[in-house]
Amino acid sequence: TLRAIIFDVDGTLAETEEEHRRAFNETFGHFGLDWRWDRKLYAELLKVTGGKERIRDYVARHRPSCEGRVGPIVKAMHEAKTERYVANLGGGGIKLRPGVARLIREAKAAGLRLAVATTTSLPNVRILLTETLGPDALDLFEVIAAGDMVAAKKPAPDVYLLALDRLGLPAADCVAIEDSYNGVMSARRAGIAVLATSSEYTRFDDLRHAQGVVSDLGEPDAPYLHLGGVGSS
Ligand code: XBP
Ligand code: MG
Repeated sequence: TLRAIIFDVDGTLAETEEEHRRAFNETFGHFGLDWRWDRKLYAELLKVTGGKERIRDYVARHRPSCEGRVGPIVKAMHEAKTERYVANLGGGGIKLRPGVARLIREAKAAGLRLAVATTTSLPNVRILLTETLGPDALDLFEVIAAGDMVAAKKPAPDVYLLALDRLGLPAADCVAIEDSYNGVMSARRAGIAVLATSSEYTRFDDLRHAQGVVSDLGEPDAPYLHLGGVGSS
């Protein structure tokens, strides 16, 4: 029986990767580095999930001479990146992808439990949910498994296994919503069925391990769909 939906965040709930890219670039500037991640490079860097892991991968492959100097400050750089991301999203303008608010509302109304399984940092999840679904949004999700709560990020299954553990449910009672190859693999390795919605940066990802692949979760969230419900963003 289906009892819970476990959502990925970046690319699935909202098109957030351009905001991540902006926050990374602003942070590099702040740290006096002349690095700039353009869209093409970022698409390639997204193969490594997690911001700290992504910075380390970039340095190793593109700036090997900086390794000694930058290695020790990656954590501090990434904390600054998270602060910027949260501040930027807090400025408004970010929207949920089509159908997301409606699915959340209707799943809740049907008695399903909701969870999040993401590689992004917890403050980033919080600001996205409250900016798009309102101040009570965090109460909608029973479990938020995020970022460094697990050692191995997607495509490893750890973050989904953590979500299952916190929900107290077997994989067979859950469905995951994902947008990327890494995300689909993570959920599948945890034994969870996946519905994939391809996103801006994952258009060319191999999503064939998902049980279903769709362009998005339904009609744009027209105002009439929200009367009396959550997600009037
Ligand atoms: C999202 C990510 C994250 C964000 C950055 O992948 O890879 O790393 O880009 O987040 P998924 P942090 O949607 O598969 O979870 O900088 O907070 O790590
Ligand atoms: Mg994603």
